[in-house]
Amino acid sequence: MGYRVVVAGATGNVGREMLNILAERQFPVDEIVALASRKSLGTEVSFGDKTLKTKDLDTFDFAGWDIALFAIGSDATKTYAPAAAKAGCLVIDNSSLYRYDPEIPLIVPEVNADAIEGYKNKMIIANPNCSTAQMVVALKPLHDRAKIKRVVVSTYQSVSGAGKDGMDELWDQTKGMYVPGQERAPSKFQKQIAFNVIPQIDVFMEDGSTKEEWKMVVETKKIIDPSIKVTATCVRVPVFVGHSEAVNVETEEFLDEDEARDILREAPGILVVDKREPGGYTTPVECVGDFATFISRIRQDSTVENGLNFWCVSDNLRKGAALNAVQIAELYGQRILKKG
Ligand code: 11C
Repeated sequence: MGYRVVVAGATGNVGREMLNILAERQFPVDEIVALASRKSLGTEVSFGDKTLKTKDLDTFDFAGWDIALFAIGSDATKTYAPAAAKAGCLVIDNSSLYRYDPEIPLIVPEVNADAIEGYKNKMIIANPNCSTAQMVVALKPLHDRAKIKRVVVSTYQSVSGAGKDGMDELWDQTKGMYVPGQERAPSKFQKQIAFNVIPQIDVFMEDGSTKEEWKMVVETKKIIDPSIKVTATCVRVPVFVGHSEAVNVETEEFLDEDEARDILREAPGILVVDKREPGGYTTPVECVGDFATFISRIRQDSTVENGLNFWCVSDNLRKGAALNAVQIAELYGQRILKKG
């Protein structure tokens, strides 16, 4: 016996990946429905070797459905999640709407699976921001061994984090550089993204940081430990899929780089590729379509007493969004619903 599963926002980058990953991981599905907004109604989406025709999110009745994976943005989530939850269908929400609500668990299954019990509060579980998800998978095992005091992270985030429009803008702008008359001015991004990098993701906060940077700080604290200090600089780069991060960690106890490498090798969800030779590391194009968070360039930071540096790359549409949501659904199925 399996589950009755809803994917809301099934025509977007993340919704499509949710369907792919449910099929790839053979999530025990009895019935599945793909929902979309009215303007995408009837669009066909793939689920394994099947094709699903999207149905109307606005008129959908969630009663009798077990799990709904939401990838519809905060505004639509505010409208539809409470109704789904009230009908007894667990909402796993990829938007930022509920992430900072103390009553709603924010879960990365490799890191804080036990937080699943908090589903009872509101029948809603939040999925973290993509840049946070991949980083906490790597930080948790290091924190367990040596207690992390402070993290300094710089991100190199792909345009797919900004949705299909972001991908189209990079593609069109790149082509436009070579074809006179087809130049494309920035619209989704604040400045030219082709052959450029942009040190702004999301809006500015009062203290001069951006909301993406703020999210990395507060989400890391909520998921791992409020005592960890995080400072982030988030940068958009002209890469289609795959977020990269240069992470510097300061720990309370000394952690040798070789031991850190061994710990990360054993940690769930991580693949260490760290050969200390030309090309002996992972880049974003190599992580696309993969489930793992790839860690490379692990090395001591000798400028502080107990410091480490590493490079962290993952498919932002997968671990950063759809995969993590499906892993939460698996956790809920195994620990709470226990069907089949
Ligand atoms: C980006 N991280 O790369 C963002 C996308 O809070 O879920 C995801 C935003 C979020 O633009």
